[in-house]
Amino acid sequence: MSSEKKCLGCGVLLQDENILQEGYTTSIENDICQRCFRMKNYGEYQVVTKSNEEYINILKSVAETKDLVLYITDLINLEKNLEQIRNLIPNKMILVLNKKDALPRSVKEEKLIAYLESMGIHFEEVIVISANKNYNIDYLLRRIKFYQTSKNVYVVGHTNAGKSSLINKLIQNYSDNAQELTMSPLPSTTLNTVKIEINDHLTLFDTPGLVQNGSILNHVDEKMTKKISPKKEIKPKTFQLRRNQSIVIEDLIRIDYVEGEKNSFTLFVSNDLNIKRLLNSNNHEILKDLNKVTYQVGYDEDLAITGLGFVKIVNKGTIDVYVNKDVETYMRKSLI
Ligand SMILES: Nc1nc2c(ncn2[C@@H]2O[C@H](COP(=O)(O)OP(=O)(O)OP(=O)(O)O)[C@@H](O)[C@H]2O)c(=O)[nH]1
Ligand SMILES: [Mg+2]
Repeated sequence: MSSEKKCLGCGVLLQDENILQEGYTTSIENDICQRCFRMKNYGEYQVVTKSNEEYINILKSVAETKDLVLYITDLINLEKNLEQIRNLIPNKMILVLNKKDALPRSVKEEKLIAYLESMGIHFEEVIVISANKNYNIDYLLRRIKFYQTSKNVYVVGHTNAGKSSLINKLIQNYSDNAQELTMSPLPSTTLNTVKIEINDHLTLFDTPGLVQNGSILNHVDEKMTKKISPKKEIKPKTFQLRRNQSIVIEDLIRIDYVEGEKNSFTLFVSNDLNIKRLLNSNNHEILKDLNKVTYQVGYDEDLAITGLGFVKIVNKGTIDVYVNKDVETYMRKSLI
């Protein structure tokens, strides 16, 4: 039987007919689908590939409301193009920078906010939080109350930004509701809009994340996905490189420093990843079969690697980056 009943964990329509299809549960009486049940109870993940077309339609329907929107983004993995969502939704919008706990403690919040504000995209406010560490959630709630135009507030952003994690914190902190949204380090955990009543004055809507087509997470297995997702404060690793030296992260990416003075490369990636330095690039063919992109680096720039993190490079020079051809990398003004 299929029903109009949605899974309370991920929003998918529940059905008890086809185990191979989305939304399967052994009984329609259950509150969550089998996929959510397995993620929550056994940490067993089942990857679902979502099309962004569906998601864009969800964003368009949010744009038809006059409601406040929280745009959640991940500080380790900031989007290259924050305008994409902003342009689709003209509503009042708070930009929420999540995963502050994963950045080194020394990084100042004001600096992060100023960086985002300097991009010139309009938001009512930019707020730094950590959903996992419950940091600044009280302040966020106060600002939600200040800007909300009705009971309804929508939570949007790219996949894995921590939308469901944030809503779970709001449920735990401020409501009697026992609902728990499904969270996971894999992309596309939430599959459809989920409505959560926090209290009489606030109803939140979780949405599935916009898929990052250029994310490295689309090209690694489950074990590596867990390694890549930073659970703790990142200990930045700095390498002083001379021309013709390289950095290799797992079997994911190789960065060759091909031209320039002695330079400092600081990696902001999960502590669990294995990083090697090659003292003479020419002696090693490792990962050179991957697609090569060359960047002219200016003073104080980051090489951003979508889904993985970023590398701060202090001086100007030339680098060759070897990575899967479908993984997006780009240079930006240094975040930190
Ligand atoms: N370090 C850190 N990790 C976080 C934080 N918030 C969420 N995460 C992690 O980020 C991953 C994704 O979290 P979700 O809440 O499932 O993200 P989502 O935005 O709902 O993702 P989709 O449903 O796929 O769109 C999980 O591994 C979370 O543990 C945070 O504040 N700090
Ligand atoms: Mg989610």
